[in-house]
Amino acid sequence: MIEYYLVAASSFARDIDMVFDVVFWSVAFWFTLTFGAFIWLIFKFRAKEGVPAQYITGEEKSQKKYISYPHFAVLIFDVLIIVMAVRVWYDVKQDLPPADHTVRVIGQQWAWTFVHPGPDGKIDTADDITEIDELHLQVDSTYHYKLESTDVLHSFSIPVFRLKQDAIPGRVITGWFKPILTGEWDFQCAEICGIGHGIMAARVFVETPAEHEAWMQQAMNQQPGQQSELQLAANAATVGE
Ligand SMILES: [Cu+2]
Repeated sequence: MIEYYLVAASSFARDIDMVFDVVFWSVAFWFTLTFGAFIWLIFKFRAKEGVPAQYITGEEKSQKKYISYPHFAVLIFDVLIIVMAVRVWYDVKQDLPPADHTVRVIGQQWAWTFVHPGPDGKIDTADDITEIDELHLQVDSTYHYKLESTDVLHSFSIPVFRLKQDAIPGRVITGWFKPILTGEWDFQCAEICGIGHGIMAARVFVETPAEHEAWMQQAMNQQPGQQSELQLAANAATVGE
């Protein structure tokens, strides 16, 4: 149901939507049933001329079943929801499928820094591509993220991926996601993190391999760090001659 309003752009988005749907329809079913019965009883047994009110204690077995049977039925729904939620939680948060790529995500008051792997496919190397408030991903690739915060609690939340994870100062939190649709979407820090929290927005770009390659080439030419590295290499080569 949620996907009518918000595309499901990651591999686990539909599993999470399914849990939401089961919770929503279970609650909708019991809400309609109980309030339907409640309103029907109010009208059926409303005050009538010459009919005295009857006092029912609800203590007799024949009366108690109207409480205990629905109670057990609701418990069955609860167990169903818990089993589904734990399975999805395990797949999304406990399990860590092998990564095609890793990105480093750093929250600070009040911007996101994304460190992408360069052409060598690894982070923490000289060709890393660092972008502020722009996360560039390749479609159908499994990503690990290394989430950090330099100051206070932030929340890395990409609604189209159904991804949400707090960033905690002093910790590096590893998680995963796999974008399955190409497109561009906004996202926003989801933890009140100070006066500028409301402007701590970013944009995710999910690209085809060709588009991702083109972005990488363009970004490599723009990275100040990269240019000086290349310049240094060129200078070193010249000195060596
Ligand atoms: Cu924040």
